[in-house]
Amino acid sequence: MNPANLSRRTLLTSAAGLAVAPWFLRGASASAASKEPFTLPKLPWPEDALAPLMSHETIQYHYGKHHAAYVANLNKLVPASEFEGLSLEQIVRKAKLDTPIFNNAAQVWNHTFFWHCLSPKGGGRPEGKLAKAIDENFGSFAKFQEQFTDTAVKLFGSGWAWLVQGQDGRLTIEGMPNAHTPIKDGRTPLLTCDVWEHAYYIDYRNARPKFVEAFWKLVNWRTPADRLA
Ligand code: MN3
Repeated sequence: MNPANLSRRTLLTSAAGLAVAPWFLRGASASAASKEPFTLPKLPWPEDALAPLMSHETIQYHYGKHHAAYVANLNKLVPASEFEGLSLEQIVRKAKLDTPIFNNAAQVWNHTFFWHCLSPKGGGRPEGKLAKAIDENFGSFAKFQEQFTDTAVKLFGSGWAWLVQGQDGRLTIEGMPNAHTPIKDGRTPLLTCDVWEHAYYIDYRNARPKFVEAFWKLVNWRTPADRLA
């Protein structure tokens, strides 16, 4: 059997039959042959590809320990629960905010998305339709970058800075605590920056602003450009 088909089938399985895996989560769900419902998705680049801005050691911990732990926790929580058989996105939507199942499912989704927001060939500025949408919604790229940076740097405690497209098409920048994510209420995340301390402590210690500066040099503009409706 083709594992890709199994993954797709697993992700499509739902009572409502509406779940479609986002492109970057293809393969995020395990095959039916595995007892574990979810697997750690592969990184879109080698573990040392973002160094020195994000070191190999940071990725080894952030992906290999933190992201992996959320997957392992989720696999303990899902079997024989009301969430069994649901896709990751369906679990995030159905679970109550800040419960263990929500926290782990949302962190798996958010991290998978975050890796796709970074690239060793990233940085620079968006182009085309995305650049136009940013100008229209924020006034200019500089204003957008300033507002996003401010949100990421000032978010108190652990959380995520997001560029979100609402159902009305408008773009907003939002800081969200802990594992909170725009997919919870059916909105479209275009870009995210993880500002949990584990994202930057090895490379930048407590200097979150330096990490956010590095983020801009690694941003993969292709991800928001592909997702913009
Ligand atoms: Mn993280």
